[in-house]
Amino acid sequence: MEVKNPYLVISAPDSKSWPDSPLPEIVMAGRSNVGKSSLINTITRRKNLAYVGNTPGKTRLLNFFNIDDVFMLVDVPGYGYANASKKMLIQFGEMMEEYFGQRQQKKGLLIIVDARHKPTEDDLTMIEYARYHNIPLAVVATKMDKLKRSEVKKNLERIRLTLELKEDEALIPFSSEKRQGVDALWQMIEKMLEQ
Ligand SMILES: Nc1nc2c(ncn2[C@@H]2O[C@H](COP(=O)(O)OP(=O)(O)OP(=O)(O)O)[C@@H](O)[C@H]2O)c(=O)[nH]1
Ligand SMILES: [Mg+2]
Repeated sequence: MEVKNPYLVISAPDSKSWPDSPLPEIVMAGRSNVGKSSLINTITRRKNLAYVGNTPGKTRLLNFFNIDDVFMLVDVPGYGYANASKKMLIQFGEMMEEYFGQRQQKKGLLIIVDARHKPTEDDLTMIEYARYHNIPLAVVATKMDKLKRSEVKKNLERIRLTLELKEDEALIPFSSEKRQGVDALWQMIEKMLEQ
């Protein structure tokens, strides 16, 4: 898919500022620094649509990106970074509960993981939110370019096992660096939007 006019609608600090728009939404979540913002820039072919930074987890906002008035990509701030306070963790949990519980526009959840690492409890928790609310989900393993060839199969299998992915839950190998997996990811997004 060629994206023509993507833009950030709002970085919303709370549910009152979520956009008043009927567009379907695809939510993207993953640990801090995993490469979510890079992925957004990669699939939209923009350099600076989403902020790629080195201050992990600084923002506690849901970023709503309008993609050609077709759908919204919702970037969830990175979770699970080292010095998150307990209060922030609770706020994060409440924000996600509120989003998944109330937001009718939600159509799918993309969990972004780092292909090099074993997914964490936080990733599993995210997946459980989605399963509980019956939201279609897919996992994207990014930074594939950092794997040795001998690690590819092994690491993807470890991600599947750790996250207890079912047969019909896709795992998409991806790299922003190499633009790997872009088409597969668009196909997944289109499938989620059709439902
Ligand atoms: N080699 C490689 N590096 C990547 C890839 N994707 C992202 N990075 C790098 O990983 C770092 C973090 O990327 P971001 O896109 O800012 O990560 P994020 O998940 O948005 O981080 P938060 O917003 O803090 O949660 C940056 O230095 C990126 O350049 C990839 O596919 N391959
Ligand atoms: Mg980011």
